[in-house]
Amino acid sequence: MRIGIVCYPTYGGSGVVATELGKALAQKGHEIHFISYDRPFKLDMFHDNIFYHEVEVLDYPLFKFPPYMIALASKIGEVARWANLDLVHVHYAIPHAVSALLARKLVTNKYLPVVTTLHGTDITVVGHEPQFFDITKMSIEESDAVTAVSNSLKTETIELFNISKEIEVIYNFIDLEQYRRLAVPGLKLKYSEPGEKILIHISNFRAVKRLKDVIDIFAQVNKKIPGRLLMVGDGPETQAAHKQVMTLGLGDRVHFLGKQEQVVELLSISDLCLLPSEKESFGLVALEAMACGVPVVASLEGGLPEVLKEGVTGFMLPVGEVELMALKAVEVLSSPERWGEMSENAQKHANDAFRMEKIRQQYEDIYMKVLLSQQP
Ligand code: GMT
Repeated sequence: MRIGIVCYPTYGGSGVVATELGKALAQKGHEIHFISYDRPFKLDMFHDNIFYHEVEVLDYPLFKFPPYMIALASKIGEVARWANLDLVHVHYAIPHAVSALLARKLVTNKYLPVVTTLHGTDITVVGHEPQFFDITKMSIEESDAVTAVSNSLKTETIELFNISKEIEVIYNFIDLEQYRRLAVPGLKLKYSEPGEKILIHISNFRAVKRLKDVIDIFAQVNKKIPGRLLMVGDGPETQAAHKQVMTLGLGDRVHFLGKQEQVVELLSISDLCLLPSEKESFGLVALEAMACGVPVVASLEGGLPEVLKEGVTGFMLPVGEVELMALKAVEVLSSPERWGEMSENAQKHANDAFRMEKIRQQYEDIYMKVLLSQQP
């Protein structure tokens, strides 16, 4: 198949999932055309069967706001015609689905099917804004197929938009050849003293990730079990997090590592992942951690209960329950047997439920269904 994939190229789960899906489909022989305003950051080397088309936005003095949505639609149309795309798969409804629906009108020699994958914030934050509500609803209803990354997001979308459109749940996935626990003893010694535990948090440091809770949980754990906290990422909450760490006197215990493209090594030296988010439609980081054998302490929210297994691969507690989260963290970190069991369970669960090959097939099935439904 010849598939156009539209995504955000920056750090963030939806871009990562879209890029990894494109790579996985290309491996299987599909021709993949990424369309975005920048090269997706995970598309860092040559891949056979993969093409990248950059959307350029005209910077004309009259345009106070460069018309990205229109430029994107125009590029999707151009690529669809030139590469004879069978379909376009957009990740994130706003504005990608709207642009793809517009592009459909630009392809006159055939019908261009649009598959839309909802990732969470496009629905729960952006689509819920009164000004975007109707257009998001329309983009869902007019897509030829819609997928959501968890049942929780599916339910929320149906309730929020009051739609009867069929939404298929396709979970995010992980490439287990890439994400596995590596032996990197030198790295562990760089960030910790022998015997100390390493806790890790990876995100885009937005308010929804509750960095304050991450640091408070760590502070409580550190009182019982000496450890270090690796803070991987950057975003609007970075400065507040720095301040909190200094106020708590944890400057030498918490390492802010900024944005990192590869997190496998960092996860491989970690003993526990903290993800106490306010909301998480899936929580890709929790899956990445599990694949690297890291148990997760997270909030009992959104799609996280569909990703983690309570008491088996980690623990989930209501949002904001910092003390209980710290207690669970101490429970697993203080017992090598329990930790070993959970680490093993986590890797097994990542493989059983979320391995790339399984999920890739589910997307291929959706594509096939959409294409077959176009035939007279
Ligand atoms: O979490 C973010 O802030 C980034 C956001 C995105 O759009 O990339 O992530 C969303 O999509 C990811 C991939 O499907 C999910 O793993 C995240 O849970 C989801 N974020 C939220 O729902 C807050």
